[in-house]
Amino acid sequence: MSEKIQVWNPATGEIVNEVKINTKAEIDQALENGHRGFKAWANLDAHKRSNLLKQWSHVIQQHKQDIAEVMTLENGKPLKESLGEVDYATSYIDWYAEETVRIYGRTIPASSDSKRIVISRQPVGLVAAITPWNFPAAMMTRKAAPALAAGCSFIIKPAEETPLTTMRFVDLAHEAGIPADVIQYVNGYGTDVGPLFTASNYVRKITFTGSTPVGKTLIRDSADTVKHVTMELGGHAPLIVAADADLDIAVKQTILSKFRNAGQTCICANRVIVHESMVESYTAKLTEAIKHLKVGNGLEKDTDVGPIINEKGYDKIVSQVEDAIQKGAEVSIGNKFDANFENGTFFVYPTVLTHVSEAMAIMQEETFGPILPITSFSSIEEAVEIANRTPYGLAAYFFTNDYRVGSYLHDHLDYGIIGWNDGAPSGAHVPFGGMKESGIGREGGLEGIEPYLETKYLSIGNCNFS
Ligand code: TXE
Repeated sequence: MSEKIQVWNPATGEIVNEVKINTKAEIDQALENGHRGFKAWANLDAHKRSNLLKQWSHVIQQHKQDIAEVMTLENGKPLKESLGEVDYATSYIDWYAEETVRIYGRTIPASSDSKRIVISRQPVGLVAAITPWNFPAAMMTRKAAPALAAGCSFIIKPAEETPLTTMRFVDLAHEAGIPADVIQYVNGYGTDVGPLFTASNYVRKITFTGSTPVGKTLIRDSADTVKHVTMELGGHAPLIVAADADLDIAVKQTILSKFRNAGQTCICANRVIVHESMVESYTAKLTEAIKHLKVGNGLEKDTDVGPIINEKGYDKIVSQVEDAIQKGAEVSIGNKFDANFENGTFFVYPTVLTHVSEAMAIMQEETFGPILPITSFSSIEEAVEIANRTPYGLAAYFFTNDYRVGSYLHDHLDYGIIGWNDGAPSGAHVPFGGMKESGIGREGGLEGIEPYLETKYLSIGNCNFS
C-alpha cells in the first residue's frame, strides 16, 4: 500500500501535493501525546486559553488568501466561497475564545444546614475528530474551537481528499502559541484511523462529520470504552414554498442553499415541495436564475459552481438523475455533465427536475450535488407529511409570510435547523445539528461547548462553622 495520499485538484486532475500516511505506531504516539497535553491545557488559566484562541484566529486571518487558494485547489469550490469559509471558520474560534471564560459552575441549596453543594464543569479529555472534505476549514474549527475552549486536547484526521487546509490550520495554531500536543493532526484512511481512535483509552470523545453509515460505525465502536460522541451526519432537506410565498425571495434563497459548494453541503435543499398553485411560476423563475450560474474551475473569478469532489460522488449524482428520468421526471434545466474519467474531473451542471415521485432515489436519499427535484402539495399538512417522510432530520426550509403557516411548519417539521424565508441559517453563534439519523448533539452556540464538558458535583458535609 502507498505510504502517501495524493491530493489532487478536482477541477484539473493535477496533483496539488501529497501527504504522508501516519503509521499505527505514530498515531498511538500522537494519542499518548494528546493525553499528556490535556492536563496542562485543562489547568491553564481560562483567560490565557482564551487569548491563545484569539491569537490563532488572528494568524489564520493573516494568511486568509493563501489558505483559501489551497482550499480551492484541493476541494474545487469557488475562491470566493473559500475566502468566505476562512471567515466562517475563524468565527467559531472567535465565538469560543469568548466562551472560554464563561464556563461557570453553580452552588445550589443543600438538603441540610450542615452541607454545601458545588457543581463544576471540567473538560472531557482528549477529543478525536474525523472530518469530511466539503468544508475542510469550518468542519475543523467547529469542533476544535469548543474543545480547546473547554480545556480538552484535540487530534484530527481530515478527509483524504482535503488534508492540506486542515493541516495548515493546525500548524497556525502552533504558531499562535497553542502547544503541539494540545492540537494535532494525523493522516490516513478513515477505515484505518477510525478504529485506532475508537479503541484508544486516551480518547474520551469522538466528534465526526460525514456519512450516516460511517457515523453509525463510530457510535458502535465507541461503545466499548463508553466515549462521548457528537455526530453530524447526512441530510435530505426539504424546502417548502407555501402558496403565499414571495417567489423572488424563495428563488434567491433556494439558489443560495442549493448551489453553494456544488450542492455538496449537508444542509442544502435536497427536494423542493411547492404549493400546487405556484409550481409553474416557481420552476420558471428558478430555471431562469440558474441560467446565470457559471460552472467551472473555482480559481476563475466568475465561477459559481465548481467540480464534484470525486468519481464516487459523481456516480451517485448521475445515477440519481438517470433513475429519476427513467421513472418519468422531466428536465427543466441541466442534466448536463462534463466528466473526464482519466483526469478525475467531474462537473455537473445545475439541474432542475419536475414531475418527480417518491419512487425515485433522488426523493429518498441525499444527493450531494447541484440537482433539485420539485414536487407539489395541496395542503400544509401534506407538505409536512412529505417533508418528514425520511430517516434524516438535519435542516428544513420554508417560505411563507403567513405567521400561522410558518408557526405550524416550525412546530411540525422534525428537523434540528429550520430556515424561515432563510436559505443560509448557519453561524458560530447557533446550535447546528440534526435529529433522527442526521446525528447526535449540536455544534456552535452555547450548546456547542456542552459536549466537551463533564459535570462534577461536590457535596461538602459537616459545615457547621458556628
Ligand atoms: O463520506 P465518509 P464520503 C455524505 C454525502 C456523501 C456521502 C459519502 O451524502 O455523498 O456521505 O461521502 C472518514 N471510520 N456526506 O465518502 O466516508 C473519511 O476518511 C472512521 C455528508 O466522503 O463518511 C473522511 O474523513 N472514519 C457529510 C470522513 O469519514 C471513516 C460530509 C467522511 O467520509 C471511515 C461528507 C470509517 N470506517 C459526506 N470511513 C456531511 N454531513 O456534511 C470513512 N471515514
